[in-house]
Amino acid sequence: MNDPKEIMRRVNALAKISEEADRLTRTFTSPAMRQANQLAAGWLRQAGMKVRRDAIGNLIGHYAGENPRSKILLLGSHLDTVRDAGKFDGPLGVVLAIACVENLHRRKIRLPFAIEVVAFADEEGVRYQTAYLGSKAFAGCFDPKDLRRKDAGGISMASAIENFGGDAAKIKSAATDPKQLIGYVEAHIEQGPVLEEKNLALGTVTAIAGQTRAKIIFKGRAGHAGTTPMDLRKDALCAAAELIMAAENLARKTDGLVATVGQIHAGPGAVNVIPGEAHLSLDVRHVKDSTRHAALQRLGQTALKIARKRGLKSHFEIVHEASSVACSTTLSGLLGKAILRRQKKWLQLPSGAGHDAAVMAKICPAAMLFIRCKEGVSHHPSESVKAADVKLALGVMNDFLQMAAEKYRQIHGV
Ligand code: HGY
Ligand code: MN
Ligand code: MN
Repeated sequence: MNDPKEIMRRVNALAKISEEADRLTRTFTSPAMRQANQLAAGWLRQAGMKVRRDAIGNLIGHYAGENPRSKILLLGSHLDTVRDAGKFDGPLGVVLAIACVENLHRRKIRLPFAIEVVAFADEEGVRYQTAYLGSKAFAGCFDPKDLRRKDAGGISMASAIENFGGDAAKIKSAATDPKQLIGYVEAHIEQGPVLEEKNLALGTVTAIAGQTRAKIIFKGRAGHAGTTPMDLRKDALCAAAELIMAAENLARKTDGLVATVGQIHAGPGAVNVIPGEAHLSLDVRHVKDSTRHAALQRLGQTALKIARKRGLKSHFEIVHEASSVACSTTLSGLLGKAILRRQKKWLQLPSGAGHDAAVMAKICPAAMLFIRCKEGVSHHPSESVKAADVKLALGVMNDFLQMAAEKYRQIHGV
């Protein structure tokens, strides 16, 4: 299947599967995720793969190698999305991986290694506020304590997994065997403006920035908006506003640091009541872990200072951490060679966005093929990719598989 139009058709078909009527949102173990898995499972089978779903809900297709005990090269990405998402972040990588195997299957080609296409169940961490649940389970670094996390509706992760048909008790044992793996390659939109600025369709990733997510609460005192003098207030939302600006200022003046408050909730939430409580999220990233940790330290102290100055209480909790990860130079080198066959320049660039590859790199060599996206926009419905770039990416991935097979034969004499 070399037709980018079919790839775009499949991405569009997945984009229609959402848990919200008027926008694309598909979260961990939701009915929409089940429907997306069913659709993708059909494509995996059509590509000659044996299909399974693991204990946490990852969808996996296995395309056997020349012999049953062949090692495995993993391809894939994630099928979950953020809220009001674009259609390419995640699904494009899954559909491209399936297309590569479909090409082998149609030409009855077997490689000296097996290929597994993995559609991860939760990269974004929207439902339980902690990312990479699917790849962590697959890689054997899932934290069972997370099973107790509750979503906005009070449903625990464990029961969400059971209701989805998974098996929370078996997550640990379902992890893949790292000794069986050759590596992991993920095709993904860049989610940034660099490839477009350089007028290039494709690039490879040098490193994936580390990220920390924190939950912050300010507790003051609700009160009458009309009768409480300004100097007697304990306004939790004003405290949150101070911290938000402090985070932005710190990121603006620290090279390479990004800080985002994506969620905020003020209570009790009436127009004429001073907010007594404010809950906010904080997402901080940097390619250097020490810089990110220093920024978190600084913002934790700032939150305390703001609370003390205003006579409030504050709570600052890290809810997700992922260290910065270097991609495999060997796998990236092969991808780069394949890129140079079809594109005059091979650009290597860091990823500010997190990816399942950051988790997979803990157990095997991992590399990423970046695909240009319009104006670098992502995590937004206007995310868009050119069909010509998808065609180029497919060609590069097909060539990469041939090169990887040749290299594997040379090294292992198979
Ligand atoms: O948030 C991220 O960086 C990724 O898109 N999950
Ligand atoms: Mn994303
Ligand atoms: Mn993604």
